[in-house]
Amino acid sequence: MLSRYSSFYYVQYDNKIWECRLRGKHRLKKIDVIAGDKVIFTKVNENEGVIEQIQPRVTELYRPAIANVSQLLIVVSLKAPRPNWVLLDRLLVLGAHSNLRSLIAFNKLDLADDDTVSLANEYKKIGYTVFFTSVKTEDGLDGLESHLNDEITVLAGLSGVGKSSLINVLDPELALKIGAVSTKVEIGKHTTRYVQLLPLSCGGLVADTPGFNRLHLPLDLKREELRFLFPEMERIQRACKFSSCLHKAEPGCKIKESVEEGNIAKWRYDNYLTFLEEIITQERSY
Ligand SMILES: Nc1nc2c(ncn2[C@@H]2O[C@H](COP(=O)(O)OP(=O)(O)OP(=O)(O)O)[C@@H](O)[C@H]2O)c(=O)[nH]1
Ligand SMILES: [Zn+2]
Repeated sequence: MLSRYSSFYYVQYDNKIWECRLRGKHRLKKIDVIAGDKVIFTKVNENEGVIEQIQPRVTELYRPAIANVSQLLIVVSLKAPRPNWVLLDRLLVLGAHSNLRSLIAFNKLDLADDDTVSLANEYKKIGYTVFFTSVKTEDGLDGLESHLNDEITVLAGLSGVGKSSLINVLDPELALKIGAVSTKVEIGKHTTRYVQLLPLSCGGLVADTPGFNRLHLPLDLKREELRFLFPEMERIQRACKFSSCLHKAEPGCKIKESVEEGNIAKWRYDNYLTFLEEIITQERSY
């Protein structure tokens, strides 16, 4: 199910988008079909159907509400706008906490300077899946596309970094396909905005939602968990003197040592400390 509008559900099947309603019993039970749900429907004619059943969800995100999401694609622009490393690290933490794989697309490579590219490369060294892309020169697009196949991907990133441009260049026909649904959808005058999954020609689905740009860390993220969400810390923190080490000012802290030796990027560590303080403040006020 790609998108919902009022009591219509748009389902992709057999290279087509079907306009479906819910079977009466689901409506009575108030079963919520959300974007990303796998459904079983009965054809009514060549364009319409009735949803009979919802398959169990493998994963479920709440805000935005999307089922079966497997990964987060964070788009960062290397220039205009410059990268916001704090936001990037925040989104990486958010993704990891939600059990999503994170991909990073450093976009606008055609405009980038070497210093910014080398900072961005740090994320590759840490072990994240990183792409350097340009919509202008089409650099890096094949690699990115091959990671979107058969996955449901949530897009995140500041306004103007090139999210729409990337999607459009990966699938130039998408605007047309989406246009077809949107025209139908605009017939109703409802204002509720549901998440929409965009079907790429490579077979992947992408969520065009601003919902994953939350600036606050999740309330259920505990201070002890944060250090496991920074892979470069997680790998070596067993060497800290205390197993409960939060890498702040404890004696015998391997992480602090690694930062001083230049083996862990200083800004990553600083962001870790900033987030840690935020979490501690949140814990106190709830
Ligand atoms: N030079 C260059 N410009 C790009 C590239 N990608 C996108 N742009 C430009 O950057 C601007 C913003 O791109 P969008 O795709 O609208 O950005 P967005 O992330 O979708 O922005 P919102 O819709 O506001 O969230 C546009 O003028 C694009 O043409 C790129 O790789 N290189
Ligand atoms: Zn430590």
